Amino acid sequence: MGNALIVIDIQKDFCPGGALAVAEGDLIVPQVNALMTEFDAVILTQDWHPAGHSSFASSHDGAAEMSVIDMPYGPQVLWPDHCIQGSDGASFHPDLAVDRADLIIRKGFNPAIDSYSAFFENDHTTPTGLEGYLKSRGITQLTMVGLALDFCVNYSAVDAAQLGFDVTVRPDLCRAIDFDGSRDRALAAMADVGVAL
Ligand code: VGL
Ligand code: ZN
Repeated sequence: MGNALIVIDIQKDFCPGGALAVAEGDLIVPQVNALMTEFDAVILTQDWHPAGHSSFASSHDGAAEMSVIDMPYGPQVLWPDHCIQGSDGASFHPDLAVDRADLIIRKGFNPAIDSYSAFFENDHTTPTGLEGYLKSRGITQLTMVGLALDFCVNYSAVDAAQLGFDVTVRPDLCRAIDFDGSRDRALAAMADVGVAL
C-alpha cells in the first residue's frame, strides 16, 4: 500500500501571464515542492493539446471564449488556445520540482475530446492509463494539488474516488478559475463522492 501526490497542470499557461491564467496559480509552487518529500510517488499531469483542439473557441466559427457548446460527449466550455504541445505555455512552471516526478502523464491530446481528468477523457470512458499505473504500483492513497481546482483537479478527484482510491484534495494548494460558480460546485461535487477536503 502506497501513497502518491498527483500534481495537476502547474503549467505556465495556467499561471499569471499565461493564456488561461488562474489567479495566484504560481503561489502554490513552493509548498507543492515541499509536499513532494512526503510521498512514495509523485505524478505530474500536463495539459497537452494539438493546435486547433476542439476545446478551443478559435476552432469554432464565431464562438466566444468561455461559452459552452454541446459536444457528442456532453457540454464543453470553449477555452482560449492554451497548452499547445511543445509550446512555452505548455511547459511546467519553472520553479516546479519536475525532477522529483516518477511519471508525467499528458492529457487532452485527442483533437476531438477534451480531457480534464487525469484518469479519463471527457467522454468519461477513454482511459489515460493512470489507473493501471497506480494500481500496478500498489498505490491506494492519492493527494491532489494544482490547477485548476474547479476543472482538472475536480474531475481527477471525482474519477479517482469513483475508481476506489482514497482521495484527498488540498484546496489550499490549488487555485480555481471560478467561472460562474464553478469553484463552489466543484467542492460540493468532490465532497459528494467522498473526497476529503
Ligand atoms: C484546465 C481548462 C482547460 C485545467 C485544462 O487544467 O483545469 N482547464 N484545460
Ligand atoms: Zn486544456
